[in-house]
Formats: sequence, C-alpha cells, structure tokens
Amino acid sequence: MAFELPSLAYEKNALEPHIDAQTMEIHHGKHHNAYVTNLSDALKDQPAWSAKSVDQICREIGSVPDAIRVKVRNNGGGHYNHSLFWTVMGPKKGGAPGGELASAIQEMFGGFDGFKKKFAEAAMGRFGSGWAWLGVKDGGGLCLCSTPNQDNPLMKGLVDCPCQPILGLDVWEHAYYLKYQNRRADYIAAWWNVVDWGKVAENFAKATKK
Ligand code: MN3
Repeated sequence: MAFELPSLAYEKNALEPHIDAQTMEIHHGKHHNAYVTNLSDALKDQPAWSAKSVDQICREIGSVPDAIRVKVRNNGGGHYNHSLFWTVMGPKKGGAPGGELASAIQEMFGGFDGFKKKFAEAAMGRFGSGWAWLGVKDGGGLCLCSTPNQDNPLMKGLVDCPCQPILGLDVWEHAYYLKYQNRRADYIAAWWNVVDWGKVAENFAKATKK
C-alpha cells in the first residue's frame, strides 16, 4: 500500500463526551481506512502519482489521469481531510487561539466569537456531506469556506476557495450521527471543546511563512 492510515495521537475515547469512542472507532478505523485503501488502489498502476504526498496529489488533482480522477479526488481528499482533522483535535483542548492567529481572527472576524459564528454558519450551510475550513490564502489572508463531499481547498480549479487549510471540520453524518443524530448544530457546538488551537496556530505559522 502506497498510503497509510495515520495513528491517532490520543485514545478513541479521549474526546468524550464531545465525540464518542464508537464514532471515533468507526470514523478512523473504517471510514478513513477505506479512503486510504481506495486511494492506494486507484494509484496502484501509477508509480509517479503514488510517490507523491497526499497534499501534492490534492494540489495537482486537475492533472490526475481522467480515468481515475474521480476516485483519487474522493479518496485522496478523504485521506488528506481526515489526516488533518485528527490532528486539530485533542483531549482537554478547546479555549481560544492566541498570538498571531488570534490577531488575524480579530482583524477578519472582529473577534473569536464572530469567527465561531461564521464558521458554524459555513458548517451548517453545507447541504449534505462536506467540510468547513479555516485556511490561509496565497496572499496571506485568512479564508473561511466549505467544500462538498471530500473536496478540500487544496484542489485548485475544483473549489471556489483555494487556500491552505489550517483547521477543518467534518460535517458528514458519519462524523456525528451516532451521538447527535440529526443535530449537526449540537455537534458543532460541542466540537469547539476539542479543538487544539496550539496545533492550528502551528499550521497558521507554517502556511503564512510559505
Ligand atoms: Mn469523515
């Protein structure tokens, strides 16, 4: 297999009560694992593509051969998105960002509460399955957006909000249905309690230094 399922840096039950252990078990062990397996399968006869990182594959999605592009888009996106998602969460996190990220959020959204409201609107407004994102644009400004299915803002040409994601929220029903059923708003509200702002600030610093 060219691609591997990354291990979690915390136990499956570590995000309780906000995200339950069974959801984590299925989401990481089954859903994410399937994206990894299917991406490897799609690229099994494509050594040049298999040698690239999943980030690079997403960035170059428009150049992937036609016959496999949909499979790579869905499963490469799924692999990248979930790999980021696990790392921007952690036990005993939540709170608010500090430093330069806090300043950038202040400048663009008038404060952290304003940002959370806009982010939740993007997550609620995504009809069906998809993701909400905070990212950094090529020019350096913050970008708040959402994408359908397993698309992400690295997929230039396919999405209307190209940027480097620094925080992503999965709003597929598989991310919350066991605990929250149809209550996506409750899931989003609870999710803030597990966001690792230290990690997001690290992602922000890397993205703004490019
Ligand atoms: Mn998911």
